[in-house]
Amino acid sequence: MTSTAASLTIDPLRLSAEIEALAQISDTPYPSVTRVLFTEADMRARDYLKRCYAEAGLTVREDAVGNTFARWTGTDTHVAPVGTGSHTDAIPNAGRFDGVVGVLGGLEAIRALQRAGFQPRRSIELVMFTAEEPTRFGFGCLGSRIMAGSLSPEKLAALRDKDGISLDHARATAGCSGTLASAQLPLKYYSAFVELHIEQGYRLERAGLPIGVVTAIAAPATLRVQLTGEGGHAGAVLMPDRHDPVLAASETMLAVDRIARATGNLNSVATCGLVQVLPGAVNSIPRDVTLTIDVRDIDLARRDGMLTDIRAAARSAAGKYGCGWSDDVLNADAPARCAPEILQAIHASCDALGLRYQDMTSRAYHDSLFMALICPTSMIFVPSQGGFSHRPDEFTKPEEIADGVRVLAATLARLAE
Ligand code: HGY
Ligand code: MN
Ligand code: MN
Repeated sequence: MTSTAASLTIDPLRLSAEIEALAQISDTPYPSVTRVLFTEADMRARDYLKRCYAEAGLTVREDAVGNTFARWTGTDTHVAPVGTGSHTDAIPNAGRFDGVVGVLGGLEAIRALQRAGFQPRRSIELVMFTAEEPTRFGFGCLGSRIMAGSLSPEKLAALRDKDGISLDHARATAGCSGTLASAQLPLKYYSAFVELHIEQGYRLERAGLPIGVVTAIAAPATLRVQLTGEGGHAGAVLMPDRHDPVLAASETMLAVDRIARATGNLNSVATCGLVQVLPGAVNSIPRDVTLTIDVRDIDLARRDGMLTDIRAAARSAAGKYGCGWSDDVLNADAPARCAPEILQAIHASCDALGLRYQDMTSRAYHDSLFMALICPTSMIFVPSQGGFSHRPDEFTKPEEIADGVRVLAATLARLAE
């Protein structure tokens, strides 16, 4: 294995060209990237990736929700493969590296091993997960949740996007076939799973380190709050007679921030990223306000404590302004602990390559959060310039990505031997 690590040659120019080519497939102008589940841009991106997989001689299959698997068949097809991969969907006006580094970087890791003459005993399978981002159906990691069997058939059937389109209709329109149940993977389907990803924070950059080894992944929860007033004419309804849900929403949003800071732990984060006000006319008093709130922590009890307090704050604010209130916890996942044996494999690869690293938690969630439910999993981080992500100025240098790909390739070789 050490000989493989030493003989790995990464092609950073080709990888950069592929990342830039994919970045051009977007519903917003470069360098901003928008690629929402099953939109025309998402479908063109999928076609581009399949062409790249075919050039590398990989065998490609897609499951019933569009998760895509590109396999390099090993010498022993009777043992579980090793998995790697990430996502290529992107929230509106995002960057070009989030997820993409793990898919195209995973492909380059496989090509580097092929160039080095490595022949895996275990097959190596590159996964492009469907809908890691929550944009279309309200919570993230839809594809990997379904692979891990984390969503009930009832919950899946009830999913609707903002236009009322169901997941089943959306996936059928995208050409996916089969039942969602058929997309669930058995436990240990992979012997190991390793995801390469940008850090989306500034710890590696500030530490001056090229590699992060992920020991745990924060648990996200998504809360939707509905606040209802009476609406009415902005000129005719006098102030004493109003029940304006925007006021209750404003106090709720301030409570979200206050409650997250009040835990005193930097791993506690809460964000109200979506605010919808209806009817949305300047001269009409709001009638309905919907807040969608993202609450996370590495510690489950602390995360659930924040969730409880935020729900109570919203209910109290609604009462204060005489508004209706309801809420819905869309998802409340458990944090993932990464597998010691995978951490060791990544550490050994960094050492063999002479690359310094630090163990760290991931405050962003990833598909690895759900892969950890079915097999030993960990992640490799590369630095994010300024810690920026989910922004068009998201950036990681080609040589930094190449280091991450080297570590991934050496780790896959170690796990697939
Ligand atoms: O929101 C996240 O943590 C991920 O980037 N979707
Ligand atoms: Mn993201
Ligand atoms: Mn991501």
